[in-house]
Amino acid sequence: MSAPAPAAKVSNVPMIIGALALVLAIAALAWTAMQPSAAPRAPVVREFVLVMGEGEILAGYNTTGGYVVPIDSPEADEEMVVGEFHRWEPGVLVAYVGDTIRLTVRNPRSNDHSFSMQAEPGAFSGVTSTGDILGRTNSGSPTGTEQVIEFKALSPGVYKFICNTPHDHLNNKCDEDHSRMVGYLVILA
Ligand SMILES: [Cu+2]
Repeated sequence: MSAPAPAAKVSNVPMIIGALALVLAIAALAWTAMQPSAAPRAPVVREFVLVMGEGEILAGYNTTGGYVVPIDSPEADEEMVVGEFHRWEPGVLVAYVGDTIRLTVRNPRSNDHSFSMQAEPGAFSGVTSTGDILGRTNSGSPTGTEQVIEFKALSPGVYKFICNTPHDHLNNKCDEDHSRMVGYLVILA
């Protein structure tokens, strides 16, 4: 009588590894499900000071010839102010939905400026624009003036804010670069 043929050997190792991986995955899912979910974020009052800032634009100047050249030109033996620019500082504000934003808008410039949020109705509640915030010339104050407004963020998004005072040179209102006085308020969910 001949010995029975040996049964074909099939390795069980891949099956065991697969089963273990499945068990681990289920355990991980169960553990995750058992964790308490993050507590809802409590709304806060966020205070910001937003300043109408100003900077100078410089160019090179050739004193012999009496003409303006690029600032890094070998012909430049002096620097010269050829323009100015304005910008909101800081240019980006961040808050969460539900937060109340208390904004002090400060204008230390010579001319008047103002603040206005650009947003669809329902994005904020409260007061989202100032009137003209008088500068040094029209207020007579050496530091200019400021206004405080307060509003609540109701919807996530990136919102643009601008100066809302049209440029009027004769009445000391805004400046030629009015359209670039832009900043952003980011409302996170
Ligand atoms: Cu302005």
